[in-house]
Amino acid sequence: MESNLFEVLRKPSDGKTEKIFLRDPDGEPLTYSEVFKMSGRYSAALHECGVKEGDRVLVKVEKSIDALALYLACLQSGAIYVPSNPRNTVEETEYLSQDAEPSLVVFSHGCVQNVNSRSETLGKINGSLTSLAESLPGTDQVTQRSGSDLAAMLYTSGTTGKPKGAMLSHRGLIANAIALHDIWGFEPEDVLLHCLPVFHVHGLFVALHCSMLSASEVIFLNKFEPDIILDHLPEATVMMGVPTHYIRLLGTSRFDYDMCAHMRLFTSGSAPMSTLVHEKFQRQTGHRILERYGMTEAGIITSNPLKGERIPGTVGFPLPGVELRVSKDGRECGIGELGVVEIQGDHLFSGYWKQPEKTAAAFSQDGFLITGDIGSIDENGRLSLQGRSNDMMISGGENIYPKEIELCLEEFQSIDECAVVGLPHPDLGEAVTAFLILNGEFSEAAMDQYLQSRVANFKKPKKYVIVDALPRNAMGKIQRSKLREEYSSLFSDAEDHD
Ligand code: MLC
Ligand code: AMP
Repeated sequence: MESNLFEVLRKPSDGKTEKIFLRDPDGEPLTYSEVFKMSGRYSAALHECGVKEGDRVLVKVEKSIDALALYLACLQSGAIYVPSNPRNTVEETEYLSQDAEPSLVVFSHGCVQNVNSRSETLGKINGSLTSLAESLPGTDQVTQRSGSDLAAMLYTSGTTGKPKGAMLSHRGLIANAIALHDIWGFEPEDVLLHCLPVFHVHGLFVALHCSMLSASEVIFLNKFEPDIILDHLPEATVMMGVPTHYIRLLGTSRFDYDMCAHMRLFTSGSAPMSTLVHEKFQRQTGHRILERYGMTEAGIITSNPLKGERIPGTVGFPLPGVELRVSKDGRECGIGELGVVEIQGDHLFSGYWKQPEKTAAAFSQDGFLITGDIGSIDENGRLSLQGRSNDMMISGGENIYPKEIELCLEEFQSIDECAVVGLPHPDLGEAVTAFLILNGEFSEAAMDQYLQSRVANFKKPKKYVIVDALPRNAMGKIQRSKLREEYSSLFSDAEDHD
């Protein structure tokens, strides 16, 4: 098996090079060979910028075909691709660049932030890296990598608040890509509707690798916009989304049986999909969504079957090569018993960047990754998830940790104490909600202004609730679960989606 993921993705199959790869509604369709030529030119540009194999390239750009070519170029030249959410604030970007120590940071043209490393910009108009790439002849050469060399590093938040870089090897990404491509039956005739961000495992690896391995087409949409999705759905055969995407599509009258009749597959993941949404989906479209479960540190872990029963509320069976168990108090749980999901396999990450203690803490003594998800396995080996052992919130498929927001809020002048929890929300799954004990005047406008430069917009609380006291246990620890229970219907009557 090739060791550089790039070789696996480029591997020629019948007619692959001249097949259409990316269709961006605002531009000309690009064939596989055209995209690999772009990658070759970006690879040469990275070389000109002094990027060497093993160097990190931090990329904070809007979704675009050039961003995708830059990802491929990093693989091709043996650099480690480190994508960042383009919505990150200056402070958040500074942290990532200090931590990852990249030899190059790439921003969207016009969105440059101050960093210690060399920086360039991406963009067809005036992007410095793009102009450099376009001026170079490009290269076909692929830097040799061993399976354990790193291909990418994706930052995930943690209970302590600061994001950690999950190191992902070529071997791990190849193993997951091949397993998924096979179990989801990808064929050259498939057309994937791509509306996910490309700084996460879901949009970057899961979606794109499946298409590239099967030499199939991708309709590459800049963002999720229901009307635009529906305009392009008739040309697609597969769509991958988070539950919020499907909830929003189900809220439109166009998303119906006829519109979906030709579709081969809808997959959902990154956050739990409720049985109600599963059922509504089936009634309205005639399709049963295939729900799967994954995480940044492991790629996709389990999936409902392509052929066979897809059961709402379950996330299916372990992928080929994944060993999965549920444990409690140091022992493996029996059938149906709740415990923490633990996994092992080639697809796992190689640890957290520069954080040996946190890496060690993430694994059991016998080398299983402790996911933090609570679940149970039924008599057929099917996994169901029940929640998490920590306080992480998932809002619209984005993970947010209460601690990070609480630390920020506590520095705001009139706040004495606070607690942040995720409450059920009809559109986002969970909505960030802040409970505040005040010692003075509070205005949401002032708070919005204050948070502007501190945390990315999507992490901002959707509601503030002023309270006299926060529930605490005998040790004085805030009981977030009590707040979640007491205020569980805070958003259920919301008529709009904010
Ligand atoms: C945007 N906003 C959010 C939000 N996304 N608020 C809460 N949660 C979110 N996820 C806010 C913005 O800050 C902004 O606020 C307002 O909503 C409008 O912004 P927008 O950019 O127009 O939002 P929209 O396009 O509607 O985005 C919502 C979304 C998007 C659901 C389409 O978040 C999305 O694509 N999510 C997918 C995330 C994903 O791919 N996750 C995979 C993780 S990988 P304001 O205040 O400015 O109005 C993983 C492993 C696995 O978990 O298993 O896959
Ligand atoms: P991330 O750190 O962004 O990769 O998020 C990974 C987390 O998303 C997992 O640990 C789960 O908590 C959650 N997740 C992913 N897929 C599902 C799913 N289908 N159902 C429930 N939770 C999910």
